[in-house]
Amino acid sequence: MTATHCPYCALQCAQTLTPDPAAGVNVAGRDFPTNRGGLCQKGWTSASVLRAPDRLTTPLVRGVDGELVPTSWDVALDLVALRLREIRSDHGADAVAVFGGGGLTNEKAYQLGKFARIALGTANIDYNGRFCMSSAAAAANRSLGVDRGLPFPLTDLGGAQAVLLLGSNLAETMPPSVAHLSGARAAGGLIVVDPRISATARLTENGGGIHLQPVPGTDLVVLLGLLHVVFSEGLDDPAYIAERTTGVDEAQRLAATWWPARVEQVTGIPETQLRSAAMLLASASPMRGGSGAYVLTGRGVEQSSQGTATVNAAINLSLALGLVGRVGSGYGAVTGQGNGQGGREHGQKSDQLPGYRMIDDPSAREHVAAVWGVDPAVIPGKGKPAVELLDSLGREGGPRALLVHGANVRVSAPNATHVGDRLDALDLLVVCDIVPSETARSADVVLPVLQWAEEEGTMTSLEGRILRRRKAIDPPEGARSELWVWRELAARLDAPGTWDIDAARVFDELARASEGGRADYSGLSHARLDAEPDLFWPCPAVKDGSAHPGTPRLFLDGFPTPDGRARFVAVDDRGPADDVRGEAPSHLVTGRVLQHYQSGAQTRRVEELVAASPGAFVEIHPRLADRHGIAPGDRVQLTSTRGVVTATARVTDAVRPDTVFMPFHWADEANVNRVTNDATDPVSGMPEFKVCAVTVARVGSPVPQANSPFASTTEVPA
Ligand SMILES: Nc1nc2c(c(=O)[nH]1)N[C@H]1C(S)=C(S)[C@@H](COP(=O)(O)OP(=O)(O)OC[C@H]3O[C@@H](n4cnc5c(=O)[nH]c(N)nc54)[C@H](O)[C@@H]3O)O[C@H]1N2
Ligand SMILES: Nc1nc2c(c(=O)[nH]1)N[C@H]1C(S)=C(S)[C@@H](COP(=O)(O)OP(=O)(O)OC[C@H]3O[C@@H](n4cnc5c(=O)[nH]c(N)nc54)[C@H](O)[C@@H]3O)O[C@H]1N2
Ligand code: SF4
Ligand SMILES: [Mo]
Repeated sequence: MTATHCPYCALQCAQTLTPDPAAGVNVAGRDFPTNRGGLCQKGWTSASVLRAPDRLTTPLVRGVDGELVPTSWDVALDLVALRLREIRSDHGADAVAVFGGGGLTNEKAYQLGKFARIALGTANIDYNGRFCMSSAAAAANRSLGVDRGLPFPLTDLGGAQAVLLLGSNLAETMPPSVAHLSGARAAGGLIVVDPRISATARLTENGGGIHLQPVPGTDLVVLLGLLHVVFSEGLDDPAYIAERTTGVDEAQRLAATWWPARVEQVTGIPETQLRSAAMLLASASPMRGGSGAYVLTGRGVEQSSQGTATVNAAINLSLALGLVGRVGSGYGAVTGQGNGQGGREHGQKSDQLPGYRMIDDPSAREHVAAVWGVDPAVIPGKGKPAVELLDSLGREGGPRALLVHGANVRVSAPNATHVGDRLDALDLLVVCDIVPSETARSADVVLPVLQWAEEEGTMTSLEGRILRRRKAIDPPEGARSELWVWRELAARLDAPGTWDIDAARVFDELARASEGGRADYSGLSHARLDAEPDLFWPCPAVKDGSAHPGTPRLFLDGFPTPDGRARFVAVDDRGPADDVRGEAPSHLVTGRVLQHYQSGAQTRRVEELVAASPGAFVEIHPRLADRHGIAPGDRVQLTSTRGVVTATARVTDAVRPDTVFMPFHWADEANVNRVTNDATDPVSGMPEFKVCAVTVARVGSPVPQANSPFASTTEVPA
């Protein structure tokens, strides 16, 4: 029996794996503070991916006839190294780019950042976390001085009297976490902001709280309105604001221009609802003797071209109410990917070095260079953030080669057809994956790597808790660890530095590299984590040799800013990038369903999940459906200025009549990212996944199609 954690999302539910001859392993939920023994359907069925019929088990190289053909590791690695050397000498080191993932263990995220900087010498590394947590991270850094998704244990939510959930559908994206909302629901204090009546919005029914259903893309105005009410009705916490914050005046001045009637005009949220929401939060706040209030943001408000400003508005609201840095109240962003938190701390982000150090900080460069055994001058500067990086591929002066580790960008990147064209323009695309994802199938070289139950490592959960991922079974013959792949390539590239392949030793190096940084892991090791599964960063090494207890709750004694105070960041609304009033009159919002994970590369290969959620669909309000003559089950097309997507109509009043909703788990003609907007947030580089303008049209009756492992087809109604 092996104690480990789920391969998928950042809740990192605890699992016990038992060997099973047929399934590889059997999965059971394990008791842990976050999941209390529970798993969602993806977690229960996660072992299927270990034995996916098309699991990659041999390197593949594109042959002269254009087909991917099996080859040996030596041939594949020699080829990659040779091509990388050629491209580097013809076009310079930045002509080789790297794209990482928030699903990689801390050890792999760390090693990938190091590999890019000193084995390839390129500045151009970024990762799919840019699509995920970048707005929340940028806003928290600006305001609170550090970015740890939840700066408190998830279980703290249990005692709260009110929770404001903005653009988060926890009931489908992290089902076991819903248990922690029961206190707020019992107190009638759950406030969900979502343009859809999502499964999470339904938790507010029957006295659980209130659902605010704004016009998509208007959350910043909702938040400015809430802040307005807090100040104008004297619901703020003046003593807290005076002692623990700076910059309130300018933020208050901007909020003053958003009186509730004006907010209603833009967002559609009735004045009375806005006031009730503000009252619920305020009466739960410590100043009013409540049992606590939390403000939480999810991708619904963050994946916006004004995502950073929106999160800052959420933090401003939390600061005005005196919630942050107090036990039992707070602000947090709900991290998404399995190692979304650790993945952004150890150096695969274009502007960062391990320990959440900034790459343009001379002392950070010096510290990390010493750990890597190189001259600081060798470490390149800032690279391009993901959307810009993908857009630059194959262009004049842009990268000619891309190495992908843990992302399926052909499906998950915004304006995906364009991204596909950029990938096709490369001289060399190398993809490490466990299955033939859409991106892998278009690569020049595919390298089969290990997954979850086949490897050792650590993951940092949404709470900043560092968890051990443990090996439970042997990998299939032919698949290799990515740590090994980087060591082999580093050797073939005559790279400086040492390239360990043992995860515990790579962790020790990571810990040293992080020492003194914002995300300090230097007091941790695999051995310590095995003994203590309850450690949150920062957890620095202590000089006298004693063990630092870790930091479950941040900010209790101050903020890691120069003056120790949190900053109100003055923000105002600019609106979404697309204009829905023109040729494309409906808002498209995107998101997830319970059964599928991200681009679907893994979950579209699990029979039970495909049976429960067979294909792409669009939620359409009955009135909009009527206007376009659309019946349930019809094939419909959504068209934006960037492209067209085809899916099956689900007619439901869970969406607003001016809005359609589609998840992004399917590929090819059913990939909603063919229409999404690659406009980005100027601070974080986050693309505007959540809101764009489309036209809706009926294109025909359902066409039955068989499910295949590559099922990218539209849904077949039962
Ligand atoms: N089942 C499942 N679970 C997952 C994942 C998965 O792919 N599948 N992925 C994991 C990852 S990486 C992430 S990042 C998290 C994401 O977790 P969430 O943030 O909960 O996920 P989403 O479904 O993308 O978006 C949440 C909600 O935002 C709403 N929304 C859309 N537009 C707007 C808007 O303009 N304003 C507001 N207020 N809301 C809006 C959508 O209707 C949706 O209900 O989930 C993690 N868990
Ligand atoms: N329209 C729209 N688009 C979105 C979003 C949205 O809400 N709406 N959300 C965005 C968000 S929040 C995210 S996080 C991204 C995620 O989008 P992607 O980055 O595409 O995420 P995954 O589908 O998880 O892709 C991970 C890939 O890595 C492989 N893999 C798993 N483990 C490993 C490993 O250890 N090593 C290697 N090398 N490969 C591995 C998997 O098989 C899979 O092919 O999508 C973004 N795209
Ligand atoms: S909620 Fe997330 S971590 Fe938990 S079982 Fe489901 S996918 Fe896995
Ligand atoms: Mo994400």
